[in-house]
Parts: sequence; structure tokens; C-alpha cells
Amino acid sequence: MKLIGLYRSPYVRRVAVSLNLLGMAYENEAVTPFDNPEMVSPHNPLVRIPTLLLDDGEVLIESYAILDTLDDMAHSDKRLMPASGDARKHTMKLTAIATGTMDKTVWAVYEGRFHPREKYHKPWVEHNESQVEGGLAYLNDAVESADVVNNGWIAGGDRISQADVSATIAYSFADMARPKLGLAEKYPSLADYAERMEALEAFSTVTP
Ligand SMILES: N[C@@H](CCC(=O)N[C@@H](CS)C(=O)NCC(=O)O)C(=O)O
Repeated sequence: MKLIGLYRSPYVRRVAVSLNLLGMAYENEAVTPFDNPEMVSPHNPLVRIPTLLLDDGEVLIESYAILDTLDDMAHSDKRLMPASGDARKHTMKLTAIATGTMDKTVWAVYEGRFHPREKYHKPWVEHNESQVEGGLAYLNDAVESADVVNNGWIAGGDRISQADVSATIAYSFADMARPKLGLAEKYPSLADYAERMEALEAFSTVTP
């Protein structure tokens, strides 16, 4: 398999960490759609990352669809999303909040990156940042109520799930992209939990 996209993208990184946890081999092509659109466009009409080239020639896009397919390809013991019931609902919700937090961080970043200075609209950036903080506050509460700062998994259960992957990456990405928000001080339980997760080999081998 070939995973196209830089690990600085939280969506690419959640696919990479998931591939590591699922024990699936892949190569990474560390490109961005802005600097190297010609590397992405032959495979993905939207010219976005992540784009995953499977060994059978099929191409997968959109991280949620990629992750769903990888889980389907994996042995049931390793899947990162529970198959059904309350565990699935809870894991899916935490994962959705984490992914939404990534989206809002990216939107805040893009406002500064792609608009000329005179068109930069600070209230829109602040609106997105407040949504980022809403997502992180929820995940911080989830870490505290599941009592998993030092041990265990954010969605409960006896093994790591997609909620751990996405919550960790959402926090780490927001902290890297918006350092002035002081996120570690505001969400200390999430920060400590993310530090513990980031030390796992599946994460530490694919850093931004
Ligand atoms: N919903 C998509 C988001 C992917 C995304 O926004 N990727 C960014 C890089 S972080 C990108 O390719 N941006 C280029 C663009 O949208 O034009 C996913 O989950 O895969």
C-alpha cells in the first residue's frame, strides 16, 4: 500500500497510526496537495490527502472511508472500531468529536495561510478556535470520566480504539498549530493522556 500525504496532516496521520496498529505494511509519499498537486491528482479527483493506494490497484480517499475499509480488511481482533452496539456508538461519537476538532483547527489555519493579510477575518478564526476548544474540552472530560490519564483507553474496553487514535492526534495537531491557545494548561488530563499515547510506537514512528 502507498499512503500519499504528509504526517503533518492529522487525517493522514490518523490513517498512518491506524495502519501501524492494524499491522498493515505501507510506504509513505510525504507530499502536500498544495506543493505537489501532480502527485495526488492522478489518484484523487479532489486532490486531497490522505489518498491510499491499495495493492489491488483500488484507491481510497477521505480518512473516515479509508479507516472503515481498513477495519473491514483487518482481522476482527485488531479492528479499531467496535462492530456494533453501545461500544460502537460511544467510540464513533468520540472519534467524530476528535475529527471535527481537526476540521476546525485546519479551518483556522487555512484562514491565515490562504488569505492575503487584508482579507484575514479574525472573528472567523476565533469562531473556529472556540469550536476547537469545545472539542478538546469534551475529550478532556472523556479522559477524566473514563479515568484513563495514566492507563486504559478513552472509549473504555480492553484495547485501543479509533477514538484513542483520533483524540490523540486532534489534541497534538491543535497544540502544534495553535500554540498561543495554551491548550496543555487548559486541558491537562487530555494533554497527559496524549503524551502517553504519543509514546506508543504506532504514534512515535509517524510524527509530523
Ligand atoms: N475530510 C477529509 C479532510 C482531508 C483534508 O482536509 N486534507 C487536507 C490536508 S490536512 C487537504 O488535502 N487539503 C487540500 C484541500 O482541501 O484543498 C479527510 O478526512 O480525509
